[in-house]
Amino acid sequence: MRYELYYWPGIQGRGEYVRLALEEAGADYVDVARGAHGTAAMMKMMEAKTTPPFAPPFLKAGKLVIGQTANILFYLGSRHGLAPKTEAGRLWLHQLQLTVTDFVLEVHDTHHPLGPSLYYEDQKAAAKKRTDEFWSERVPKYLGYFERLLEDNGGNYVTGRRLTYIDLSTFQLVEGLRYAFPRRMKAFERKIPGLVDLRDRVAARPNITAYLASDRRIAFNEDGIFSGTTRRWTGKGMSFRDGPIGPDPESRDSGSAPKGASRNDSVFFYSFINSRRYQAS
Ligand SMILES: N[C@@H](CCC(=O)N[C@@H](CS)C(=O)NCC(=O)O)C(=O)O
Repeated sequence: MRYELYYWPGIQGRGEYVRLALEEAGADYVDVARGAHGTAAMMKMMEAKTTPPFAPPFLKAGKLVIGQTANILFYLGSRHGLAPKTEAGRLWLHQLQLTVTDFVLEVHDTHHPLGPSLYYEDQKAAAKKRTDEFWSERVPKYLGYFERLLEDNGGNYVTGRRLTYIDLSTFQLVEGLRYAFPRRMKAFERKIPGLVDLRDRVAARPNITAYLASDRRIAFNEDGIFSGTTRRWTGKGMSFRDGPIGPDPESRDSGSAPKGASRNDSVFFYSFINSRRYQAS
């Protein structure tokens, strides 16, 4: 069966946790929204009368349409040897992935603390404050938790004796934090040696190495969840200007559009977020 993955085409975002699992499993899949008319097809799926997903990512597996990243991984994990066989093991893994879901939202909130439908430009001060709190309190708590689980489990995998999707997800967390907060992450990494080692071992797995080198892996960019605080939203017309706002301790140096960034994607994404279609009147 060929899976259909639906996710915003220009960013890794939450879709990346699903892509990593599909790639590690060597599963046959198409990243629908990256193809011609793909975004329109994705929007259509969300308007279905039966089990419409609230937001991407979602996966079409035969007749099933599965939304919510953790739910998709729950489904894929047991079908592709990326989850334990026992119910207790699968629920534990699912619980851990839901904790990743919580953390990902907090990452997002470092640049949009007042809400995703407001411009970054209008929440810069709050974003700075939130980022400081994120690094002093939340990163140590979340990553410290996963580091401890890894250590208590013998150091090879977060849970069990074989790789599961949570190992892929922690790989992505380390990668994303390195991109979005290079200096803070560099300083922090000495506190999570186990996770850094796991990140390296995941990157060295043949299917993951091949994936990371392929054009299926979208480069991190400023439109994604791991976007640091260098965005520059202007006006009310959903326009987007690239470039660092500095002086911000985490701003990157480049003033040009990052590789992989797409103005249209971010416009589409924020139009969707602001859409009144799903709002109660
Ligand atoms: N809890 C969901 C969150 C899904 C989500 O927020 N998707 C974003 C893109 S990463 C989106 O398109 N959101 C639209 C919205 O919130 O209106 C998951 O983990 O999959």
